[in-house]
Amino acid sequence: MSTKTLHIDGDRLLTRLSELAKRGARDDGGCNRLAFTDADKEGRDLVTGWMRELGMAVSIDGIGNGVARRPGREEGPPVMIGSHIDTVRTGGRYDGNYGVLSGLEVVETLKDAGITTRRPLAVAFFSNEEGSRVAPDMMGSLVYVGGFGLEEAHAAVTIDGKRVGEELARIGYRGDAPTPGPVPYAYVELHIEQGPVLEAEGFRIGAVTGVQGISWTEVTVRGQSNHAGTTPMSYRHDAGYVAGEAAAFVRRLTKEMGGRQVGTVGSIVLEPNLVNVVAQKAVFTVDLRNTDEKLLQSAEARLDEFLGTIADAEAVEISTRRLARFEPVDFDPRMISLVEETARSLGATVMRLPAGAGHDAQMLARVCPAGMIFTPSVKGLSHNVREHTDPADLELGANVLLQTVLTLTETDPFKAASWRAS
Ligand code: HGY
Ligand code: MN
Ligand code: MN
Repeated sequence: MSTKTLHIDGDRLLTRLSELAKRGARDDGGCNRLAFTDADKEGRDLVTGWMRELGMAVSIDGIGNGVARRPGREEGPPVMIGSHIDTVRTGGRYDGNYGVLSGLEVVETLKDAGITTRRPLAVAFFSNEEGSRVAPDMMGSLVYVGGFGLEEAHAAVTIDGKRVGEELARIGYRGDAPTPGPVPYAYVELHIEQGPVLEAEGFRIGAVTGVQGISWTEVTVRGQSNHAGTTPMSYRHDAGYVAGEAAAFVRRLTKEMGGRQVGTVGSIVLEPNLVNVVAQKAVFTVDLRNTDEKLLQSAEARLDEFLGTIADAEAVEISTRRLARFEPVDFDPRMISLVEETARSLGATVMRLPAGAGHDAQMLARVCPAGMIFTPSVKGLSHNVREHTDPADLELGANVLLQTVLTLTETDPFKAASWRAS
C-alpha cells in the first residue's frame, strides 16, 4: 500500500489525549502536572505504558527523559518525534502532550498497516520542558543534547525547595540511560501554536521557522518592613512598590520597543505579604523574549538600568539571578520546506511563522536537523485551562507529522541538494 494514503486514527488520538488529561486534572478542566511531581509521575507511567504496549523499547535517562524506540528495516540513528508531557499549573491538555501522543499515534498507524520504516523511529518526552517549577525551561532536552550538565540539573532547586535529582528518584524516573543522548537522524515536533496567528490569518498548519530568544531573570529586592500606617512615605524602603513598578516598567518597555518584544512579570512573592506591613522583601521573575538577539540584549540592558535607578531611589538592595537564557534559533530550511510541502500535499493551507514559546525542538536543533509543525490554538489561548484546538486540526496536524516522518525515514532529504516530497 502507498504510505501516501495512510492516515492516523483521530479518535484514538483524542482518546489518549483525554486519558492523559485525567492525570493532574484540575477541577476547572485544566491540567496541573508540574515537573517531577506525583502528577507528572502519573502522566509518565501512563505514556510509558502505552509505549510498551506498542512494543517499543523504552529508555529513561538521568534527567528522566523517556525515549521509546521502534526498529527500522535498517540500523542507524532514528527519526525522532518528541515533545513534553509536563504542564504549567494552569495547563491545557494539548501543550506538549499533543506532540508526544501524536508520535505514538504515528507508530500505531504504521503498526496497524504492517509497515516497518527504513530508518528506526523514536518517540520521546523530555523532562521539565516548562521550567516553571524549576528553571531552565527545556531542561530535559537541554541535558539530552549536552547543553546542561546532569549534575547541575540534579542540583537545581524547585520553587518549593526540592532538589531535582531527589525528586526524580522519588518519582522513580532517575534513569540510567546515558546523557547526552544518542543523536537522532532528524527531529520533528508537532505542537499547538499557543498563539493567535494561524487562527487570525486563517491557516491550518504552521511550518515553524524557528524559536525566539528567551531571557528569564529572578529579581530579589530587600527593603525594610515597617508599619503601613505610621511610616511616612519618605521613610519607606518598600520592596512591594519596587516589584509593582518593575511590572509596569516591563510593560512600558515592550510598548516603546514594539516589534516582537514581549515581557512578563509572572511571579511576585512578597514577604511578609500582609495587608498592614510594608514589604521587606520581594522576589519576582521577568520573562523577556524577542526573535532578534540584539533587541533582546537591549531589553535586558534597559531592565538592568531600571533596577539600578529604582534601587537608589527607594534605597533598597536588588540582586538578580539568571534563570534561563536562550538565543533565537532558526530551524533547518530543509525541514521548514519539508513541513510546508507535506502540508500542501495533504491539501492544507500552511504559513511560515516563528515560535513564540520555547520548545524542545530548539534544543534538538543543536545536534540534528529539527523542525516543528503547528496547529491553530482557538483564541490563541495556552497556559490556560481553556486551551483548545479543533479535533479536525489535531487530526490534520498528526497526518502532516506522519507524512513528514515517512519522508524522513524512507528518503535521504539531507543528502540530495534539494528534494521535493514525492
Ligand atoms: O515558556 C515557554 O515558552 C515554554 O512553555 N516552556
Ligand atoms: Mn510546550
Ligand atoms: Mn508550555
